[in-house]
Amino acid sequence: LFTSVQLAPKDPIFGLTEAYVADQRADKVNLGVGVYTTDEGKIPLLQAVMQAEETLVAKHAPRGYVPIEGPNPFNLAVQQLLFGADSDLIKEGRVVTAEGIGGTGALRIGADFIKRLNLNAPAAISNPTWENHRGIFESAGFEVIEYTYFDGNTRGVDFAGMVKSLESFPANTTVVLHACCHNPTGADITEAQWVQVIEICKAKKLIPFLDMAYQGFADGIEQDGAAVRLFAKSGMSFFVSSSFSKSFSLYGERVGALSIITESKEESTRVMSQLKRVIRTNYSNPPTHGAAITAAVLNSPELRKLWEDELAQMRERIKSMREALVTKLAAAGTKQDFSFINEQRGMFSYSGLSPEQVERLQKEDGIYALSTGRICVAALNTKNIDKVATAIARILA
Ligand code: PLP
Ligand code: TYF
Repeated sequence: LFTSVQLAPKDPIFGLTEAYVADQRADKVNLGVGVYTTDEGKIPLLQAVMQAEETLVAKHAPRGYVPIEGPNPFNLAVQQLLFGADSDLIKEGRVVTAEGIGGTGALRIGADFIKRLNLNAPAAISNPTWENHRGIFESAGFEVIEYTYFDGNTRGVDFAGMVKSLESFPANTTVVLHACCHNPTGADITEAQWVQVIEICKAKKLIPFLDMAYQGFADGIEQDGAAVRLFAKSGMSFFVSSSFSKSFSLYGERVGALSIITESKEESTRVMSQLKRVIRTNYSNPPTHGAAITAAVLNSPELRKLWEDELAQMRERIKSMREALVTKLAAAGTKQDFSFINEQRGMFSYSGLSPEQVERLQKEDGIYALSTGRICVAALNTKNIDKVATAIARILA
């Protein structure tokens, strides 16, 4: 039966983590996977999460099934986080939200839902993008195409190229857009550019699918939601996947959500009924724990305040590591100007290191990064940053 089954390549990111775990060097550093760690190099358990969890556990509640689309308090909290507490869209019943199994699961149920609309159009992802975007949409049966995004020379977005790509796509193309903190480049477009993207999506009848995996990691919860709010104002129908893996440091609990913005309450009812069929035949209904914690935090003023403070601390720590890396690289004698690292947003930086340089860092120093040169700035800390800056400077010399 399985004689013709070929060995699949390892997932590049999980494969790298395996190599890192197997590395015996005590001072090894993992800048590969997109996980935020504290200055002590640990994945934090947020105080807000801990408090919500303690209350939850103390209830010793029975574990019945939740609705197919997940619990209402969670879904409503997600909508308010995306669109604001007094959003007209929410009041008008134009937002359909279902819990997803992480942001990945949310993207997948969204992709499956769109596929069932039989529009016979491709899905477009940014070049480059998070590895899994292609896989998710291909698995859902889409032809996946790319739009121009990053310019290696300016280390910013090639916006003219992006516009040209978007304008060339056939109607009903699903366009996957990073709502903020672009993974892997750290390069985002401006609000004025978002307005242009929205105009193109409208004119060309594209289907915007915003992927929001890092809300709160660039400038703040509100600020990082700017693109979503602009789409909300546009009157278009669109999709948003939310991930709470990073913002609540709940990676393994798989907390996420899919929101679909429709034209009317009546349309929402029909859309939700079909989305439920997608979910029912995939995994029937979502897990309880992570969404219950997230909802408890978002729906309690005290816990929410605590969470916002903790999220701000994560954001600020990343920023300080960006600044420190730029300073230390210069101090270590690199000739190249690395100040672009301070302009990049979110957890990642496209460092510009070549695959060979990345390989040397791994072999010679036990510093793990992606072969594309992406480093996770959120994994730098005051204990490992000198080693990282010195090693990069040596390899570039
Ligand atoms: N989308 C992007 C761009 C991401 O970087 C990630 C995680 O790294 C996700 C979605 C999904 O995350 P998760 O499924 O862990 O919530
Ligand atoms: O580092 C990254 O870009 C991610 C990490 O369910 C990741 O690929 C790992 C597991 C997961 C989602 C993202």
